[in-house]
Amino acid sequence: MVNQLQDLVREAEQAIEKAAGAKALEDLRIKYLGKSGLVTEFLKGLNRLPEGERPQAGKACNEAKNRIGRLLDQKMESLGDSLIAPPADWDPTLPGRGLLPGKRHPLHSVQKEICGIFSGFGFQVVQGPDIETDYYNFQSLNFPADHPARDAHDTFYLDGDLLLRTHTTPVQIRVMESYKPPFNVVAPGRVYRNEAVDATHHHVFHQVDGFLVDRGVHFGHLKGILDAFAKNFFGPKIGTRFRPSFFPFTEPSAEVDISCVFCQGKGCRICKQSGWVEIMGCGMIHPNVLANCKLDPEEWTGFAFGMGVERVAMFKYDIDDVRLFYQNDLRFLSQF
Ligand code: 2NL
Repeated sequence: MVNQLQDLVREAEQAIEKAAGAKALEDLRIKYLGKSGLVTEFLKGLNRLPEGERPQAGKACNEAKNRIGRLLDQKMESLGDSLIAPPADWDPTLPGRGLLPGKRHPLHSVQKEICGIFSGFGFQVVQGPDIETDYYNFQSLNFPADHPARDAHDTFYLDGDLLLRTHTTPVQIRVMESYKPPFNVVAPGRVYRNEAVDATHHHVFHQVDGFLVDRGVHFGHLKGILDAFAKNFFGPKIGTRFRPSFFPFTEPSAEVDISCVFCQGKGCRICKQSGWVEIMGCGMIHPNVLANCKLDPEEWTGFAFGMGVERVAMFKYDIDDVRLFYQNDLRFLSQF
């Protein structure tokens, strides 16, 4: 039996020497030392031996077991780094899966582009709070108490006197209260209206409000700045026109149209055959608004304007549904 064990150990030594990887070594451990392994079977057979032979045979069994175990451990250790080496079928020349890096949301890009154009004209970019008081959102801006825009259907009211701003114009009141004229400021940001969502309305949207106050500012300055903005944003061939309108906080007030970006003014479905599309509202700041901010309307005059970021983005990129901006569908977002 001792001779048989010696043969077995020799056989195991050779097999371990030849074993190429962790899997082969594990198989050998099972073959020799496992529950029904070859060495284990010898151990189990010890009690069938005559009593006199048992101590010597037991010792030989243990020595065989220890030696094979040690050889397996040593070999496993010597494989070292090669255990974590790539499999033979690994092709390092295959292209990777690629990363999808994050990028700016199209609304943010457009808002930035608008502010960038006005920065180029010398305007400062200022931000203010989304939660406003009734005073800054309405009263200071010359809204009569019964004005329909104050109706609960349009405004999200919070506790007490607070509300979610319905435009970013209140930021301008805060600027006029805190600094001295002259002013030239654009205020970008999120605004809220309690309206049903459809292809052209959303209860959260974005606005860029702008104003300029100095001595001797007149409507010609307003037209010049907004025409230059339109040509910068939509392209040099774009024309503008100003139609009379009404806002409580400007007098006179106007809507700004641009020649239709889709048909170059020829008339199409987008401009409803008129050749023009409305992009913003504007006007000369109402004397009451200046007086509310402790500015003498006899000394200071100013123009102001406000545009919807979604609206101009939709014209610029031919997007027909405002909800696309808010659905976070990568098929839409990855186009920008
Ligand atoms: C619109 C119209 C407008 C203004 C915003 C403004 C700012 C000051 C004083 C008075 Cl400091 N007005 N901003 C003026 C006219 C129109 O926005 O339809 N926006 C989407």
